[in-house]
Amino acid sequence: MPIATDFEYHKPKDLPEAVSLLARYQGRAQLLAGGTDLIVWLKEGMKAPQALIDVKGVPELWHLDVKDDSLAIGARVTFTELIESDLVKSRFPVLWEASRTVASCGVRNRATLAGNLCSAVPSLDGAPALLVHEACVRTRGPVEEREIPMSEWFTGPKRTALLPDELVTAVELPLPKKKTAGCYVKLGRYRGEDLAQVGLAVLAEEGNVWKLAFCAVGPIAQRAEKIEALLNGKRLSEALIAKAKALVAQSISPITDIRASSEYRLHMAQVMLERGLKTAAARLAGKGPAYGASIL
Ligand SMILES: Cc1cc2nc3c(=O)[nH]c(=O)nc-3n(C[C@@H](O)[C@@H](O)[C@H](O)COP(=O)(O)OP(=O)(O)OC[C@H]3O[C@@H](n4cnc5c(N)ncnc54)[C@H](O)[C@@H]3O)c2cc1C
Repeated sequence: MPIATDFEYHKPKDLPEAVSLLARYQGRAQLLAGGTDLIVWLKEGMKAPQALIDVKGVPELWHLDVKDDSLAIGARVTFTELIESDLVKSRFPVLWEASRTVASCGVRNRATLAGNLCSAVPSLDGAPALLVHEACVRTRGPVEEREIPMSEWFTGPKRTALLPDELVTAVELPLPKKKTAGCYVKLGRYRGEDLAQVGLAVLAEEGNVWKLAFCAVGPIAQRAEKIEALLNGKRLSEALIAKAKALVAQSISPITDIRASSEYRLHMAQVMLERGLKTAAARLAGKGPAYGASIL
């Protein structure tokens, strides 16, 4: 299917040029990163921007390193680069595990984590791991740089806190201060390239501290705070897991759509919570399946 609308095309050579182009178009331009979402939207007529600003040549967005006790992931970093990073695998294995579930190898070679967060569809696999790690999104506009906590990033389905004249420069994850382990569990209709019917990130921290975040079971990806409050400070047991599962219905609001019914999503979210908690606890104890192994 061809793109039916005309647009101007810019490829800025650095960040200041990208920012000034965004300011010039005042919300009528779209940034182009990997294009795995944007090109589809252009072809289907869901977006008709006056200009595309291709950020692939902006060197300030290419980094993946530790700075000031945080892992900084530049906005041009792809899911393949996250999967191939020893730093991500060793320090943020839940993000590593989630990245492996995104689409297929060909898509992951182009798709960026930042683009995933900007698309902000409810099923995005990039968000739950960032939510449990309490990451923040760093943005740049013509006047200021902002640091937006992941908990405030999504403002609705396909909506974020990003202003029209801003771009995302990086996502930053604080390095865990205590020993942690976790998992990302994704339910799809089949193994292979599919969007999540339910996605769940679990992070267990030494001292019985739990962080949980769901995607694809509500308008936005978000933490399951009621379940966290129940679990925190207690040793994991079958009785505690049963109580946690009973709280799932109060923590998510799944819909029925082409991929699953709301009842199936709710049931599977409970199954995934039980397996996710047990897997995270086992990994924290140095046991359990290796990261990347399926637990569904
Ligand atoms: C076949 C297929 C399968 C897929 N499967 C999955 C899946 O399993 N899980 C999943 O989560 N996703 C999946 N996706 C979607 C996933 O590829 C995208 O969400 C991707 O991560 C978006 O990144 P991108 O670099 O391609 O962004 P683009 O498509 O280039 O841009 C997407 C949006 O983000 C904006 N944007 C990009 N970069 C910036 C920036 N730095 N600052 C501000 N705005 C920016 C763009 O303007 C645009 O509005 C799939 C896509 C396809 C085509």
